[in-house]
Amino acid sequence: MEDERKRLVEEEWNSMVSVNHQPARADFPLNFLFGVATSAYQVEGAANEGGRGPSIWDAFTCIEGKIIDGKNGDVAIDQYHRYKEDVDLIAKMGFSAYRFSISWSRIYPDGLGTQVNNEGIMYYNNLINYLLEKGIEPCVTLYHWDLPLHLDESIGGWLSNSIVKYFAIYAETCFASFGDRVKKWFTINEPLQTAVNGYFTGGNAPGRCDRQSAEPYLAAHHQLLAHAEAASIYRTKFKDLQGGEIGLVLDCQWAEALTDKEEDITAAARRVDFQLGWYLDPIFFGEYPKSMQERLGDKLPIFSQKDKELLRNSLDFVGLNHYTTRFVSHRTNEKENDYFRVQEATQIAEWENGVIGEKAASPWLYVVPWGLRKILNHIAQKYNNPPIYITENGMDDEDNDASPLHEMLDDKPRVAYYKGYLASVSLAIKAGVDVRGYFAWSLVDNFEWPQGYTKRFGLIYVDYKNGLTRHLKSSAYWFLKFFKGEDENNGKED
Ligand code: PNW
Repeated sequence: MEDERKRLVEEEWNSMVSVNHQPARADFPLNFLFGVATSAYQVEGAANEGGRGPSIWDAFTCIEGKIIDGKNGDVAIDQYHRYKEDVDLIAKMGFSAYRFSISWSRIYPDGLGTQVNNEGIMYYNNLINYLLEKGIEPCVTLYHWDLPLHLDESIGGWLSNSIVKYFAIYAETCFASFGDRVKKWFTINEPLQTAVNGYFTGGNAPGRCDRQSAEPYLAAHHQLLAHAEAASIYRTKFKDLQGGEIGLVLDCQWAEALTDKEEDITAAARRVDFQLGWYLDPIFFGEYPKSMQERLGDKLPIFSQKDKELLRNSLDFVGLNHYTTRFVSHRTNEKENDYFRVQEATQIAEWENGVIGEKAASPWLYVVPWGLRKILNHIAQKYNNPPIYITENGMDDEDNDASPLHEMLDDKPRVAYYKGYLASVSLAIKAGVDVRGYFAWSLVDNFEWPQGYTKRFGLIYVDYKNGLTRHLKSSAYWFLKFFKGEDENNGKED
């Protein structure tokens, strides 16, 4: 069954992308934004400098067994001190935007919003100003998983409704301090990962894992409200003057029905509901997806009339982080009422003698370029074609001490990944999907959360053993040529 479905989707895909066609800059609109992305905890380091307060990841990485290599983001790749070097590299590769995140606890060390840390403001001012000096647009994520630790300890983090108020104060400070120069704001990165891995599997900070509780749904609910409150503040107090736009960043794996059976088609749709609909339905339609309501009952919080009004159309664009795809079939025989089982959807990436796509280093990441086109089409169809920025897309390889540097730098699979996924984006655009930009994840190898430094997602290699020196990989050079409109095969390869 899996082989048959794979044959069909790949046949369809191959009929769309001619075998020798390389995606070219000219396949995208002139004003299409190409950028690279990172997040504060993964790259900044300087954890105890500049007046920064601790975040939940500082605490989480101290817990034995949580991070594969036992490491943390204390130093990371030291972007805090080397931001100029990194910005120069972004410029060298030819990207025109940088999506980075602000560390909440650098701005408000205890998260409470009473005393702003001016050193933190100064750091981001320097970064933003240097980006602009180099012609690179700063695109800012306000929250990329690094909650001020004090907020977790004092109010229970995302489980408490008062987080909305604290997030709003922090967001307003950022708009007021940086909004004269920052025109693209992403409120919250991947509330799904925080809800599921922060409050259900326990794989991410704050590591809560009571599998029967309603915590993931509460954490999701408060992230939605925090997003909406921040967006409302931006629109009422800043947007007219500053002229920027604001959105939310959601991650979603595409779910392709394993067969044409109605029950598999519904199961695949449900799987997308439980990732993307969970957040977009309340914003576009005022309530959680029916499939979630039916299965979760009173575990799902209720929106008041006021919440609904706040949420409605609370974004100027959808930010999409997309990496991979699964086949999905219906499954009924599970009793346990948890986030995964309640979905009644079996996810399939590998089967006897088969796999949905080449495997990257992270166990969840299979290379499936055709999935991106499908999820973009899905968003356009279901939500009335909103503007979309692809805010993350990329693949990783295993850190491998044994390989010589030149081998680690020649990342052919990553080049193939970007070619395939960019072809998918360009097909979606041609079909009328309103995609406005694309950010590669990531600018540099960095702290990959529970995987520590064992996985490398960067276009730029970081030599952790030799003073954190940076080296452009083949994929970085591929992008450089892509932006210049050069044919990479000229006098090279094959
Ligand atoms: C994202 N999935 O997380 C995060 O935003 C980044 O900080 C992270 O480094 C990057 O992806 C790579 O992991 C995701 O299972 C984790 O589909 C898992 C998934 C998607 C995104």
